[in-house]
Amino acid sequence: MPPPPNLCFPFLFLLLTATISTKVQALGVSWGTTASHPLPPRKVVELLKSNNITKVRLFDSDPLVLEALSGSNIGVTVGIPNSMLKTLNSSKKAAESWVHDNVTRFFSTARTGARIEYRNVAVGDEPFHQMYGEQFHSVVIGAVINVQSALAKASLGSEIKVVVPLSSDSIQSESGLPSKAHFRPDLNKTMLELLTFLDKHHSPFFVTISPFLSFLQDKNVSLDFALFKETARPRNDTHSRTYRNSFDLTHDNAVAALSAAGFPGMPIVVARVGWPTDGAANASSQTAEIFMKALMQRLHAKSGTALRPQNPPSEIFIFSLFDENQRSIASGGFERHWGVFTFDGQAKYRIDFGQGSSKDLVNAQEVDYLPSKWCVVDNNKDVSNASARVLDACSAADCSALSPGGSCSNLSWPGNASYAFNNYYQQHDQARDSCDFGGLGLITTVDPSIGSCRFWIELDTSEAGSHSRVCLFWLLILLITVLV
Ligand SMILES: *[C@@H]1O[C@H](CO)[C@@H](O)[C@H](O)[C@H]1NC(C)=O
Ligand SMILES: *[C@@H]1O[C@H](CO)[C@@H](O)[C@H](O)[C@H]1NC(C)=O
Ligand SMILES: *[C@@H]1O[C@H](CO)[C@@H](O)[C@H](O)[C@H]1NC(C)=O
Ligand SMILES: *[C@@H]1O[C@H](CO)[C@@H](O)[C@H](O)[C@H]1NC(C)=O
Ligand SMILES: *[C@@H]1O[C@H](CO)[C@@H](O)[C@H](O)[C@H]1NC(C)=O
Ligand SMILES: *[C@@H]1O[C@H](CO)[C@@H](O)[C@H](O)[C@H]1NC(C)=O
Ligand SMILES: *[C@@H]1O[C@H](CO)[C@@H](O)[C@H](O)[C@H]1NC(C)=O
Ligand SMILES: *[C@@H]1O[C@H](CO)[C@@H](O)[C@H](O)[C@H]1NC(C)=O
Ligand SMILES: *[C@@H]1O[C@H](CO)[C@@H](O)[C@H](O)[C@H]1NC(C)=O
Ligand SMILES: CC(=O)N[C@H]1CO[C@H](CO)[C@@H](O)[C@@H]1O
Repeated sequence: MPPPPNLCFPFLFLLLTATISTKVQALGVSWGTTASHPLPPRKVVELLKSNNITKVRLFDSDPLVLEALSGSNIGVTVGIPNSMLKTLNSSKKAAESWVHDNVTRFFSTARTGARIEYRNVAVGDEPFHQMYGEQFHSVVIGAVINVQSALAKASLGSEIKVVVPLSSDSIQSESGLPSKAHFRPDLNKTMLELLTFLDKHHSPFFVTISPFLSFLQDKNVSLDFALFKETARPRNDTHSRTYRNSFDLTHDNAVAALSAAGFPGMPIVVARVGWPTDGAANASSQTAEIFMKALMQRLHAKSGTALRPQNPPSEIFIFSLFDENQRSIASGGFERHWGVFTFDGQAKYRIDFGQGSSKDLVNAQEVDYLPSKWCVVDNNKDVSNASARVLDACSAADCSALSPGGSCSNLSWPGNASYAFNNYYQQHDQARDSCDFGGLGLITTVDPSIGSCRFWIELDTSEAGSHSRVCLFWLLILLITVLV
């Protein structure tokens, strides 16, 4: 049996105390790790604590992340990726080992005070999103039931809720008005089963509310309407109900769909809400700050909506903590720029997480960067043929800032080629041969950043790398001992 990885990371358990803010109990933040060079988990937990963030939502169950959260008093919603749903649907045993490995194990350390405060297990992430087709329709319920039984078997069934975060496209309204909203017809039967399950176990309904995506996709949603601007033209629904912003409208679409399905009182958790800062027009720190400020004001004021004036969403998870340079950009370059913080843990704007709107967020401390070196196009070479090289670089690196409306979209040739070269070079830990590009690349110590277009230097993740190599070494020794 491999040793529990915590043997390799005793220093992660140093974080035993935490301040619990009573100001904004309903607020959480999503912590995704789809990045080439993520910040070390213990730095992230320090960041969460110094900003009084008391709840996180994870999209998977990385052991290093879970260990860093042990003993932090931060409430955790742990995620099961869509790719595991089929297995968990077919096998009760698989569900039991998932719960054992990812949940029970971190509960059993309760005596040391280093346990994890689990709140929810999120089964799948937006599995009914239209971009996935129907592949998950028939496996979500089975996976949910098996995970719930496994939790019950581990005597955690009442403590930890099983939830399914749904995309906003699970709900439709042809007229664009909540009064006529309903679940997408192809989900009709599936939703009924899921809602019956959630209701039985007193679990909330997790759903994405994305005014930014509504603004992009729906001609009827203006930027002002998405940004909670007083000046936005309101939308009238029946019964003289009026909507002044996209958030309330989408929220009430969910309320109406739940009512139509026979679950009018089911609590709603906003599983995902945010505003990106790059990679598209109107995705900027300034707009994100306007959006977040208005959202936080509503949250602090406990404002309800037309259909639920007295009960606003019981929880809201801000999406996201950091920019993630390996998220899918199928819907646009902005997908990699949802962070309240940049990839290296520096706040992009002000947001009131409960510390008061006059105070700045606390940035990540003692961040390790690679040396101050960049890779650019060598101007002494004939660059007329470099396009193919740029395409190659961008297929592996993150060129989302070059997207129309992005922070580097104004760079002309070959400045934008340099951006692509540098990003590739940084993602490859500044390895000399990753700045070759058929002899067109040049390593420089002069920062090529121009205006708001930043040429990033990546994080130095070699320390974490060497720790896991030490881990692997001991694991090998152990395996050999067992086998011989
Ligand atoms: C899901 O699980 C059910 C019950 O075990 C089974 O009948 C069904 O075939 C499974 N579906 C898939 C797609 O594996
Ligand atoms: C947009 O608004 C028009 C007029 O109010 C309405 O007829 C149409 O259905 C709306 N479209 C959407 C997608 O909401
Ligand atoms: C909504 O209703 C108000 C009064 O009830 C009216 O003044 C306004 O023009 C209506 N807005 C739209 C977009 O129909
Ligand atoms: C299922 O679809 C029918 C007709 O489209 C609708 O009347 C019913 O409310 C839907 N049920 C749910 C659970 O959405
Ligand atoms: C939104 O983007 C459009 C198109 O780039 C631009 O004209 C407009 O000024 C932007 N508005 C804000 C508030 O950023
Ligand atoms: C965190 O909360 C504590 C106690 O409520 C407060 O004193 C402190 O200023 C807060 N810190 C931040 C960064 O919000
Ligand atoms: C550009 O590419 C073409 C076709 O691959 C090649 O024949 C030509 O020599 C290249 N020119 C330069 C300057 O590299
Ligand atoms: C790009 O240039 C135009 C015109 O100079 C300017 O209006 C716009 O703000 C610039 N966009 C960015 C992202 O810098
Ligand atoms: C770089 O800028 C040129 C125009 O100056 C444009 O034609 C080209 O598509 C841009 N390339 C990338 C990768 O953004
Ligand atoms: C943190 C951790 O142990 N994660 C585990 C969650 O469960 C799956 C399936 O059993 C494992 O593969 C993970 O390693």
